[in-house]
Amino acid sequence: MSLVNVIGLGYIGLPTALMLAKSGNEVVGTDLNSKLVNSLNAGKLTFQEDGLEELFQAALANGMTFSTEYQKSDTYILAVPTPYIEESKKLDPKYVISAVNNVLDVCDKGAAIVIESTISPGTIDRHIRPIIEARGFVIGEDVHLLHAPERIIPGNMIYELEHNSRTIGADSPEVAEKIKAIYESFCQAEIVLTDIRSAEMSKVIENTYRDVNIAFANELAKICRTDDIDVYEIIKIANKHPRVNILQPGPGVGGHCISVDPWFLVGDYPDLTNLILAARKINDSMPRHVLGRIRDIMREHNITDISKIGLYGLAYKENVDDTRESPTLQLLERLDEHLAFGVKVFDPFVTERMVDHQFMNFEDFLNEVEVVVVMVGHDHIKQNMDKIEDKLVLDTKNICTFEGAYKL
Ligand code: SAJ
Repeated sequence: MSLVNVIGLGYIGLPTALMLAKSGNEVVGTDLNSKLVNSLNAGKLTFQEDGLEELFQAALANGMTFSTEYQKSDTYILAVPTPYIEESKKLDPKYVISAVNNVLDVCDKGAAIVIESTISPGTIDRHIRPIIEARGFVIGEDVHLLHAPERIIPGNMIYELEHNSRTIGADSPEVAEKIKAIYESFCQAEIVLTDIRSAEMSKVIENTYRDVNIAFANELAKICRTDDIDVYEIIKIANKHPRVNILQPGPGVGGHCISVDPWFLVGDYPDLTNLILAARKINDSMPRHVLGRIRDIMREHNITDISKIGLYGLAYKENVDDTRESPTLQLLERLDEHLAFGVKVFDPFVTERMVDHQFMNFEDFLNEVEVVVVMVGHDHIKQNMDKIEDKLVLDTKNICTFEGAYKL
């Protein structure tokens, strides 16, 4: 079996590379970040995820290696970041472009370049084909292009790598079959073959669907707040309907997928994305809504000192250490804009200092605050409910088991 060179060893690339190696493929993981590569070569993982350590050991036992160099190979899987440009909301393909260029420098004739990174619909046609052709490569002969977007959810990545259905978009059915066989070495679910544009679009709309659904729940939360109705009860009842499935309201939408991908559609189809844009705005407004609720509680209890407020959770969701686009960081930014400093922060998963007034010890944090705002529903807080019971609590995740907590 030939070598698979996985490019980009972040949240998606690393688990994917390890899973391929564990499943018997010869794999080299490449990342330009030498610190990260050194850490992996020294046997140290670069982020936490359930089951990742075991997977890492299994991959190492199968001879997997890590390098800053692109390898000579006929199969490349690219999982590099695809950020968006703040002003235009369009995808910035610079990392994918440079990875493809690096691949072209070393690859075998006929190599398959599989892009796993989420890209906006049309990216491969607009940005990737032209650079390959400009370098004199004939697509379909010298190299083959594929798009195999990932679907795994942080917190349950390892299980989902093996059990989620996936999509492979390709120009050529034969090459698609060849790559499908590689993914089948670990993926037990259906692998759908399609064209590249459909693969690009389906990935982005999956995350957009979820963003719109969460926005609906968040709008309901605001409506219910004005009339003092329990939004969770409403959603629970509505979801008994066999064709209704409303997601949960929360303090905002974070992470590098659901809060980002819809912008690709808004950026590319500004005249056609009314609903998608409205959903983005609603979800982005939630940290401000939480601030309003904090203000309500402070007024009701005559608290004037903002430093008596403690935010529990910095990660973008429960049981992960990933803070990208996290609602708590969004909320702290709003506070900064209003020159309101001093709010305390604690997250048991975030052990690096990221913001001012961040506590590393839960008890110290609790000793300093009167109001605890539950921003993330980590298992840790569920197991420590008794420690916050005597505080004023704003529970934005609806996880508190005691009476009297304020809700969204
Ligand atoms: N959230 C809510 N209410 C909900 C569910 C989530 O407010 O009912 C919030 C979360 O708290 C979080 C954000 O939404 O801040 C996103 O969290 P998530 O767990 O829904 O999703 P991600 O961003 O961790 O992962 C998503 C997944 N996509 C879908 O479920 C359609 C995952 O399968 C993708 O692989 C990933 O995006 C990606 O990389 O695209």
